[in-house]
Amino acid sequence: MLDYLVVGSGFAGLSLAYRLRDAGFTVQVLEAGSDVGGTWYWNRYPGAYCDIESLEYQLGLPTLLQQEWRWQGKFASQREIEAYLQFVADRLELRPMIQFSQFVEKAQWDESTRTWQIATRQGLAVAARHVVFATGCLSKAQYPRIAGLDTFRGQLLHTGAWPREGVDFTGKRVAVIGTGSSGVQVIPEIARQAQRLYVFQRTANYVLPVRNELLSDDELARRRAAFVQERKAAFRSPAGVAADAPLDRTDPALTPEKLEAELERRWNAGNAFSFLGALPDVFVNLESNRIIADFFRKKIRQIVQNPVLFEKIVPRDYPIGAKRLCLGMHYYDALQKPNVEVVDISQSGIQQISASSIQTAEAAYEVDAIVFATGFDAITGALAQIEIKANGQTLRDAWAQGAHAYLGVLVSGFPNVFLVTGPNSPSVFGNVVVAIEQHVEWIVRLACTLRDQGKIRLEVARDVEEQWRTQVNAIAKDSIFKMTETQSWYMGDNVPGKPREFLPYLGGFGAFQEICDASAERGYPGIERK
Ligand code: N01
Repeated sequence: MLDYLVVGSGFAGLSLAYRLRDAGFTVQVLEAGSDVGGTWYWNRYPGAYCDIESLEYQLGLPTLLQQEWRWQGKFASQREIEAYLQFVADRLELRPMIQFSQFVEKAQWDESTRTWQIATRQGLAVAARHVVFATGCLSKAQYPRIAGLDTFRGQLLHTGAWPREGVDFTGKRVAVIGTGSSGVQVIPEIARQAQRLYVFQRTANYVLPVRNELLSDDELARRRAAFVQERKAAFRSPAGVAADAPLDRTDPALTPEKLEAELERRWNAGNAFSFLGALPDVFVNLESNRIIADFFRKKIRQIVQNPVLFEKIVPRDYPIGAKRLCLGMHYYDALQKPNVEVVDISQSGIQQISASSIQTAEAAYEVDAIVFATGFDAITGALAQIEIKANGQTLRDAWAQGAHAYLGVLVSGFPNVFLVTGPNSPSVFGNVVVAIEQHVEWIVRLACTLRDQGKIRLEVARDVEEQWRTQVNAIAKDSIFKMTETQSWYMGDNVPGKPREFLPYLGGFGAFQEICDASAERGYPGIERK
């Protein structure tokens, strides 16, 4: 019987496979896609790239990876990240451990044998002592329910499940629904090809322009030499990335002019974390938040000349950062092209879809293709679609009133299950690769402790998990996420019926690392082992 069955072969699955094998465990990975990559396998829409710098968005262990892989640009495209993850799988000889095109449908705990029985849709059955779900936070594509959608005769696409063979929009009339991080990336690319592009915008978003640039050999060599130190710093940082420190609001020398100049500098640098983090209380103080948002609006006004278009796309409805800040290359330029029209659906939404059109309260738009850039059932969606069952209860039911996991990893009632970047952990509230590594290291250390103690079963105590959840909620309580009614995947309420709750841990990566380290050093209190 296997020691560990890992579900998923993205950053988390590959990292786990390597670290658990290295620690002497038997490991198998099941992957739904036909190759490695996870999120970066499925999200292959044109224009997809990562908005965290490539040199920070890579695995830390083993160190040979950063020395051997050559990133081309400051920001990496989906293709480059996918190629990187293929390189990781090959270089670390992980492929023999992975079975592809296996979608895990069920995982059932057998208390009598203390094993998990795992079944895939394709008919594979595997028994393992432990299961690790490395299924990703933004991997279950979310399709809106719109009347008549099933009658549409043109092409239907979702950015999160883009066809491998690509799509040619030349000469077509295309609709993109959604203007979040995925929408603002795909829109400029489709605008380049399509005869006509309709952008259906429900909420105007803040889109920070970024400029990509090639990495010189010198810069690469410098960063490679500094990587280990930089990664250590990332573990202790607020968001898992290197960013400028916040300004000191109490400093009398920080005049409005100086603040403005500093915001301008951070805007030009195109680093979301430096820009948004210019004022330390941007997530808890609506006045500070407004200063940054006003600056943002002023910048959009400088880019968008047409006052009617500006009024349509300027974000006014929510505090900056309450939905994840988008980064875009040429987004505002694309919206000003003659073949592009922004359709404001903030008031009455999309009424209906017919065989060939999208209908709003005001007009019908004839289209050949609809691209849903409507996001994900985030953090819990990929897990809830699997029937994970222990002692008569499914994980889906356990989370019916809100998701919870101790440190984002362990769920009471589900022995020998580990999540990676689950609810109540920093997860995607920053650099997810760093969040993944925090979890992988903690899981492997705990796995080794269990083995060294001669135990085969672990489960977090319910009260310990509940205390952690309370702590996570207490931190979020006074934040802009709770102060306003802003809907987002952070809160879960982008999915109809999903309980509204701030799912990530907001205390910062550094604080989270300290809590994880303290748990390990104190012998994992609250985690019962038998
Ligand atoms: O999804 P989203 P995403 N009718 O949920 C709209 C990461 N990511 O795929 O705001 C009409 O952010 C919805 O409107 P509203 C990143 O963490 C990273 O774009 O709810 N519109 C919104 O505009 C990101 O945050 C990268 O009013 C509907 C959009 O669809 C996360 O993934 C790239 C609708 C959904 O935005 C998710 O981003 C891409 C409806 N019924 C993604 N339903 C990079 O690294 C939803 N919308 C750069």
